[in-house]
Amino acid sequence: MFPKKIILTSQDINSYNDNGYLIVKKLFGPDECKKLIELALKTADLTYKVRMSPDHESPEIKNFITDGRIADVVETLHNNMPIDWLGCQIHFRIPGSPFTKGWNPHQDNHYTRYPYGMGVSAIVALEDADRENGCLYAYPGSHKLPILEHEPHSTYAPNENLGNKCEIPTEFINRKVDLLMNQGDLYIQHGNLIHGSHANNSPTRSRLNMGILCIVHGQTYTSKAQSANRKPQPLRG
Ligand SMILES: O=C(O)CCC(=O)C(=O)O
Repeated sequence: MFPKKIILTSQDINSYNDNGYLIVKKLFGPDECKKLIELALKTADLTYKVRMSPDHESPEIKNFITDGRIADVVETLHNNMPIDWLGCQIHFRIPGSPFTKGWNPHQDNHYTRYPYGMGVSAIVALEDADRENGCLYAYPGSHKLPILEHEPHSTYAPNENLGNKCEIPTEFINRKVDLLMNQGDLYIQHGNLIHGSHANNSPTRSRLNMGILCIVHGQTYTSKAQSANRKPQPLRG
């Protein structure tokens, strides 16, 4: 258990409700991120494609996820209801690998279909992320939309933009923002928020992050992503 409770301000909560995302700065320290990167790299394959459920192999990864910090934040954004996590995934974006392209714009909840507002993706920036090394981008306010149609695209196709893709509704096209992050930041994203990521165009810098899918305990979901082998477990370990 992490000793100190993470407190969000009312400004943080309002910003999350208005925009559909929140960045909590430096929730994890540099040594913790270094350790997580080491653990993540041990679970990667030679192509560095996205790694689903590395926690199944690494109890240490699971300990980082469930030590209470992420739970403090996600519970606060959901009226202190207990939260489960369904699994995690690691994006590597290593220069020179076949997986440096971006992710197509999408809503995470088109994959999982939990009830509106009952879940989030929590993404830990394991390294600094900016436009050059392929940061995420989002369309603030788009979390108020229903789930849109998504065109199927593979999650594992080398040298292509990855993942199912939605069209950006006209009123959101000019609202795109890049999500600049520092190592150790925690990014929380509403399941209906349209987002994606840029290609990593840096010749030298990777961009690792770890995403954790969280839902309010007891809510229904479906999982089309069989490879993720998702099953709910308490986020507060
Ligand atoms: O990290 C990335 O490049 C994409 C992550 C993403 O869009 C997601 O996990 O839903």
